[in-house]
Amino acid sequence: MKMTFRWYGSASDPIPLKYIKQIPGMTGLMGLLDRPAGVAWAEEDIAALVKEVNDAGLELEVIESVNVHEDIKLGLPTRDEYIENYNVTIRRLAKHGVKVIVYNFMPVFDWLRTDLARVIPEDGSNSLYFDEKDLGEMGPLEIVRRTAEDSKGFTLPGWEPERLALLETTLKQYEGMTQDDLRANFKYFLDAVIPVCEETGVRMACHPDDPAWPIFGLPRICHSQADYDKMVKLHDSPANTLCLCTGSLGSDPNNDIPSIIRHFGEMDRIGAMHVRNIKFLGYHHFREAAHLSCTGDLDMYAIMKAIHDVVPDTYVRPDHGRMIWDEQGRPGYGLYDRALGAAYLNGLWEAIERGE
Ligand SMILES: [Mn+2]
Repeated sequence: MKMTFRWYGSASDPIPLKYIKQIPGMTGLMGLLDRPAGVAWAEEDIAALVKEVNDAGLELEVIESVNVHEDIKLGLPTRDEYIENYNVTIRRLAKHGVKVIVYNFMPVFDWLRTDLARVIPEDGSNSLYFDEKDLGEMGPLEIVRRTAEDSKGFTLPGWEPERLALLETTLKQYEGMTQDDLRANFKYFLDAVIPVCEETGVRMACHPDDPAWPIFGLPRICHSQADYDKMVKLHDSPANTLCLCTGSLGSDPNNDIPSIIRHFGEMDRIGAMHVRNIKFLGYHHFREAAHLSCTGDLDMYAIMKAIHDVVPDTYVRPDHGRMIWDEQGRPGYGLYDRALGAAYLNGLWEAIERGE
């Protein structure tokens, strides 16, 4: 296992690389260049990022994320140009030592929460929270408007208020698209990029839908074992893998996370792991918990044991943490609770190894 940490780059991440390096057992990052979907990343920018990270004593073998342009998901004729750019980016990243690219194939929205700083009554810390009841009858446009008014903290990443008109158009383009239609567009993408990955030694790792069910009537195709069984067959290659996020898949209690890890790990289709805990509060209602098993509803020992048994060499990062000790920062991505998470997960790992 390689313990890694998500980092957004020195221009936008307040956490210095030096602090990340000081977390015991930390080997590297899941890092990125902040570029719009669809553009080819400049090689000199990639080289500069890798150098900056390496100079801090950390590796950059995982990129999270290289985003997939909406036209690719929509299957528009313009997709070929964006796919070509994606392949250019894969080749350049490979040249600079990148082994895994995390991405997702969610239409329009990335993750969605209804509160970004819900106070946890037991200890006064706060974390990301979702209650479908709070969405009520609201559609996505209404939620983006509310976000603009900063009234309730709804967050739809990537949809700033000034892009509202574009959002309306994009949502219309998805009208009538079925899961199978989206899957066909996914296959077209994979058929184009996976051969480049095979040639360059890179693995694509697809992150699950978060939360793990369809929202706003949009098709979503990556939130269960059955979904991913279809996904890995779309282009059958060891380079076509999952970024198995325990918190995203785990938001649906029907997903048995250790069993899903074993299933896809035994097929060698796990490229990277995000490990975090979830506290269920009701139907489609949860908050993110500290990593420790007893603070949430996922069995973190069973999760780490499954990783140990089937994908012992994979990349793991502590996913979202709570905000503790009055830290101010990007919701889910503070230093302190994620560092505690890494230490805990490393402790479980050591115990599992010693137990053998
Ligand atoms: Mn994740």
